[in-house]
Amino acid sequence: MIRWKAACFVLAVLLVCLGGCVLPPVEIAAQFAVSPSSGVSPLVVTFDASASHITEGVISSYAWDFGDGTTGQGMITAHRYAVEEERTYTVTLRITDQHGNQAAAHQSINVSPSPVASQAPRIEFVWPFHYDASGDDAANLNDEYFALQNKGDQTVDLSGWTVSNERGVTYQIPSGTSLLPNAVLYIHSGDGSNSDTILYWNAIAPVWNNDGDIAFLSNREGLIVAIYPYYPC
Ligand SMILES: [Ca+2]
Ligand SMILES: [Ca+2]
Repeated sequence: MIRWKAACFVLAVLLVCLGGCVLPPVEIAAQFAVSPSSGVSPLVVTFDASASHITEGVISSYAWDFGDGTTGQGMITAHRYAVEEERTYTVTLRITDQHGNQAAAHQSINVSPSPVASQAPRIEFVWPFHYDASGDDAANLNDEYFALQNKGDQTVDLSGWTVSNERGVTYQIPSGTSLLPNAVLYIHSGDGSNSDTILYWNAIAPVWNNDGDIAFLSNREGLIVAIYPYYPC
């Protein structure tokens, strides 16, 4: 009888221990901020998922669906919406941890048409963006470059326009620079003599991160007119 009681006691202790030793499930929560959540086309919206959290491990991927048929990656990203009539887009963030656990969050972006959008200068970044110079980028700054193209039908004066990276490092396009329709302008990170088709940033270090960055083109008024987020394959 005493042996049975002892056995039951041991079993009870084991059950309590096992119950107490079970690890709580991993909690993963997707959360993001948008700025702005509404505005006039073309609207550049930044998305920041740094508020997402997980109780154990790390978040290994941030996948974005911008609601207009395009997608993106990264904890912080941006997207440009252009509309001809008012549209509301549902943006979805899906985060994944190293075990494959997932969580999602959604927000709406409202974009209104601009009455002058059709007459706005259409200067765009040209694919591909040569952010990774051959060899050591720091020793080969002029092989780090990108290009802008005038996709409109009128010459655009780019004097005082700026190009910035995600960290806010900024280059101002020199006075007197203009771009004819369809013309392409290259901007290299290093030193050199500017011409009508090639400009030099004169940076002392690489400008464009090889593991992902965002290029912003702003006009003289400081309004963003083009954006180019990229991520290595
Ligand atoms: Ca680079
Ligand atoms: Ca390189």
